[in-house]
Amino acid sequence: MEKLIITAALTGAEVTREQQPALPITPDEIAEAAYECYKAGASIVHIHARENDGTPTQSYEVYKEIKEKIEAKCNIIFQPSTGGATWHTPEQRLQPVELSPEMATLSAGTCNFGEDVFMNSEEYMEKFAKRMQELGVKPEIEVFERGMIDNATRLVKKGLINGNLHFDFVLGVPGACPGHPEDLMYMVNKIPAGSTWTVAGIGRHETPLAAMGILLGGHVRVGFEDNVYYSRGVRAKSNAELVERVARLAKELGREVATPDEAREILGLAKK
Ligand code: KMH
Ligand code: ZN
Repeated sequence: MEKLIITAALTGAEVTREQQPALPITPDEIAEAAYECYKAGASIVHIHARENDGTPTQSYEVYKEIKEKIEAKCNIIFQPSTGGATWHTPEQRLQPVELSPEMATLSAGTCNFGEDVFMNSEEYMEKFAKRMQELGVKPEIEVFERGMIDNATRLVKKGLINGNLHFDFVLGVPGACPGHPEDLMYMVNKIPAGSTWTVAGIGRHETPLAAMGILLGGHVRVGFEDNVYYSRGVRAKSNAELVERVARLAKELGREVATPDEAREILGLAKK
């Protein structure tokens, strides 16, 4: 089985300091958290930028500062969000792609997202995919519902995504696909041959789905964006603590953890 890619989703757009006092917010805090996760075994960091007061931002300048600060510390793969917060405009959301990162997320459809609606029209999915293609940015296709897999394959047929697809199944968001083992199995069986995938279980689904990802030959995402707890009622001390658990589980289950360069190889990332 190929080595395991662990992604650390450090901040997200929804979590607050009240929910998780160790949430990294400023560029310095995010870069330090990325470095801790790198040392714990993560090879990708999924980044949402914030203003210093905690407000989610898709500002090019803030993402640039975060990217440079992370790159000064380690060679972890920088993967900005183009999902942003549900209230960001598509134009705002696309800004970090202009940094020409190795990867960025590409949400593959519209769904309910808690009390909000996460809008991803066909027109904008095409615009996002086209710009990523022009800049050689590999999309991580965010799948919140089953039909989003087909939305992504339509983008392939339209020539807007090339190479093997890489999916992230985000399971357990209130209003979208739940996070039970059979939900993941169903998704995994529907993606095109040759695709790679990772799983991000929300809340209490994080660790069980991580174990499944390890066993099934997929990859795993953990972090405060998805889950602020280490165990029931006990907050995690840091993002790195959640990464360490996945690395430990992988070791126990006989799966080696990929370095960032090994992850680049597995995902076929363009040299930048
Ligand atoms: N914050 C969510 C509305 C992504 O990063 O690409 C969208 C999200 C997806 O987090
Ligand atoms: Zn995200």
